[in-house]
Amino acid sequence: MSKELLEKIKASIVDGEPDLTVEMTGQALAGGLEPMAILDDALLPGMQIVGQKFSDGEYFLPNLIVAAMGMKRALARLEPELRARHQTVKAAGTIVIGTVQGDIHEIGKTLVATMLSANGFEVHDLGVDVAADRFVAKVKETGATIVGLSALLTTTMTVQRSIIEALQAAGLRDRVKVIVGGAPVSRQWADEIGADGYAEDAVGAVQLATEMMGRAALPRV
Ligand code: B12
Repeated sequence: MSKELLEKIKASIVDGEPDLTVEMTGQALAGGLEPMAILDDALLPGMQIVGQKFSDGEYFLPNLIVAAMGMKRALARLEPELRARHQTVKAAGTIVIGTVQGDIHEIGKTLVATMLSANGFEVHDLGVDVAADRFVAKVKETGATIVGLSALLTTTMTVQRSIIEALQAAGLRDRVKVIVGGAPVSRQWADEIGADGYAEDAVGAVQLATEMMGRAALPRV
């Protein structure tokens, strides 16, 4: 039954039916399904199929936008549930995260942010299309020790480098670890621009941030 519901949620992402995605996500939670299972076994695989169809030329931008809308709304529904599972955990560290200037892809970044806060980090999510000076100001304001930079376009990856330079210029580089990610980003790129770490997905990002804060990883929710 629960497997069937997860399949339906996945199909609703692929078919671009955001209202149905949100409704069934609510049903799954009410039925006792773990938020992480809804994410891993329904929403993410659905989004992967959408991405593949887009790459294959079968889907176009409107399909992506609708699928992304469903994903985003379902994530918002899951977030408090993920958080609730770690209510008692002391903040593991403070992180400022955002998608870099010129780039409006937000799903992966939001997922990383959600997973980090679900794992006990205090997360300040600056959103998308974020200029270097906003990262600098937020680090100063919050005393964050980790900065997460997301970029989904080959043209905006270079902005990650500019933000690292801006942190350096502001005298903050020694105080923060910079982690980078996004589909076109690689470990090699992270090394090239002088980032402190790279992770290919949200689970890896939590692992990385946890290691950087020098504490054992929390069990997955
Ligand atoms: C959905 C989508 C969109 C949606 C975004 C909606 C939204 N609100 O986010 C819309 C339709 C708006 C869109 C627009 C565009 N898109 Co688009 N989009 C995608 C798509 C299909 C999926 C991205 C996604 O959400 N994936 C799901 C998430 C969960 O994965 P993720 O983002 O990779 O994130 C994970 C990891 O990368 C990592 N991660 C991400 N961030 C971070 C940060 C840190 C710190 C760490 C550690 C890890 C980490 O963890 C995440 C979770 O596991 C991709 C295809 C693809 N295969 O990636 C194209 C894609 C990224 N888009 C592409 C393009 C070209 C565009 C447009 C330029 C199209 C256009 N002509 O207008 C515009 C860009 C506008 C802009 N200025 O940003 C290209 C990029 C090509 C390139 N190499 O540069 C892709 C690859 C599609 C393609 N095959 O051509 N897009």
